[in-house]
Amino acid sequence: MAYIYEEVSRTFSEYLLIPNLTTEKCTPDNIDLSTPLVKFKKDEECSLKLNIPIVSAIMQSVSNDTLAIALARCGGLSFIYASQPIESQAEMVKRVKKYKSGFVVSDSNLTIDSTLKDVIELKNRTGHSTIAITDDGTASGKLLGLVTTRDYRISRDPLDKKVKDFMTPFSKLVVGKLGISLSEANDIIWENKLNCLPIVDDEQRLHYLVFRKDYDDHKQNPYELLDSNKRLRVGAGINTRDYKERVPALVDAGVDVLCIDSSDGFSVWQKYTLDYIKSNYNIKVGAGNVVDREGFLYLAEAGADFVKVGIGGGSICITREQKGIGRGQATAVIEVAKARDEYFEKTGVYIPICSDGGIVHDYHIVLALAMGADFVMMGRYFARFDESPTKKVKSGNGYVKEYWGEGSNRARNWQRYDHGGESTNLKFEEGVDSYVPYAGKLRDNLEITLSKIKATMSSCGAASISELQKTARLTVVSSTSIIEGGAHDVILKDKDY
Ligand code: CPR
Repeated sequence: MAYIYEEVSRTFSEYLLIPNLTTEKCTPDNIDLSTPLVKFKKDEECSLKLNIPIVSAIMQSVSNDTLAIALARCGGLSFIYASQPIESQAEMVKRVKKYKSGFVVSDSNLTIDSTLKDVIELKNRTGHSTIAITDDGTASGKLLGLVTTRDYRISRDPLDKKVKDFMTPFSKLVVGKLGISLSEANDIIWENKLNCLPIVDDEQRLHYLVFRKDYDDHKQNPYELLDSNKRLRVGAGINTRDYKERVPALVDAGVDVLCIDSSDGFSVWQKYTLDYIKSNYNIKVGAGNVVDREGFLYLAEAGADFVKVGIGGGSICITREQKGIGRGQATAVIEVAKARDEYFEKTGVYIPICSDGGIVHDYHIVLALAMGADFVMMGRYFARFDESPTKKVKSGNGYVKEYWGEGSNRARNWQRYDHGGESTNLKFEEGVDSYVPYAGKLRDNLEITLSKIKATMSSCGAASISELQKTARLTVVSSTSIIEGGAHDVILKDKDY
């Protein structure tokens, strides 16, 4: 007879934390949000840690190089989406690894034969007013000049005026030599009263632009997640189909960590993928997703460096409706965390777990951590920001951004739903195409989220995530007490009646 779990499967909103004694040791300033990303042995240091317990989802509508840079600069990590050609995914990884804080690879480039019309169109598209003029119109061509808004007057100049007739030519530019430090670049910017300093090599090829404002920015990034060469860290998703070609390209591009991206990770395909990577490369690989003890132990034995937890809880996900598989996210995390702790007791190997999907409120992050997750993965949360790769669309008085699932017809990431066999074409969707409210810059939002996480941890008397996991006390809430938790029995002032 089939096994039936007696316990109901619960999700985050059914729990609350009960405060513990708050002391001087866990004031928000003293709280350490760092957490292990990959497995490590008892009494050894974890070789790859996050500075904040947050990673971004392996999704087309979330994790490209722009978002990866913004998140790593705040201490988290992105897994660049796998549902794209190998070369373009590797290119995105390279762009993150090449990024130096304050040194920007120009995304606005034209040639001397471009026109004022091209300049205006490019400026409208990117929002950037400094345009590099190179011999081939690329970000790494020979630098021939710069165009800024001070070089033209839209009201007077004809739209077909050639760039070569109004740009500031190379001979009149102050440039920095490739290899100078950010503080040296900044000195040149101040001495010459510049807004932008192009950095070129001996052949006059453009490498970076340094902007005055970015230098100030850099000072605000104490959590930046960097490798031993001071480059930002970045992860990448892979699938169980083309890993023999995809993994070498990503490793060559300098990726720090991989993650097998799958809706249901309790499969031999994940084991085959892990076996192959572990015997051919020296790179950390996470696996998943699972929702129970058996799934976790299978992937742990197969060599996973971390295990991702969650089926069907994602905001854009309809897996539970379509296939009838899944489990409430809270119950899944609690059970897998227990299995992780038992595995640690038995083997002395700690395998971090990631709670993936279904985070709706910031406090859900702390609940996931208290339930035993080492970090969380979020999609919807990040899709709302300027840095996500999707279109911002006007809606009513505000804006929304597009957000679609990997198993939607739009993303067509059928590898994520691999059930083996010849065909990778799914006949039905497991996710939807949607909008989420636009929320502005990643950093501004993340700062608020992190301050809420710290405030909750402080109330729970925990100065670190591992302490929270050991000492948190959680209670299940009734549906009536959920109503009590919001504003109730008052007339809100900003509502029309
Ligand atoms: P939210 O943070 O938006 O709730 O969930 C993001 C997570 O949803 C992803 O990290 C991924 O695990 C999952 N996901 C993405 N696309 C999906 C589709 Cl189409 N179906 C099921 N799950 C999906």
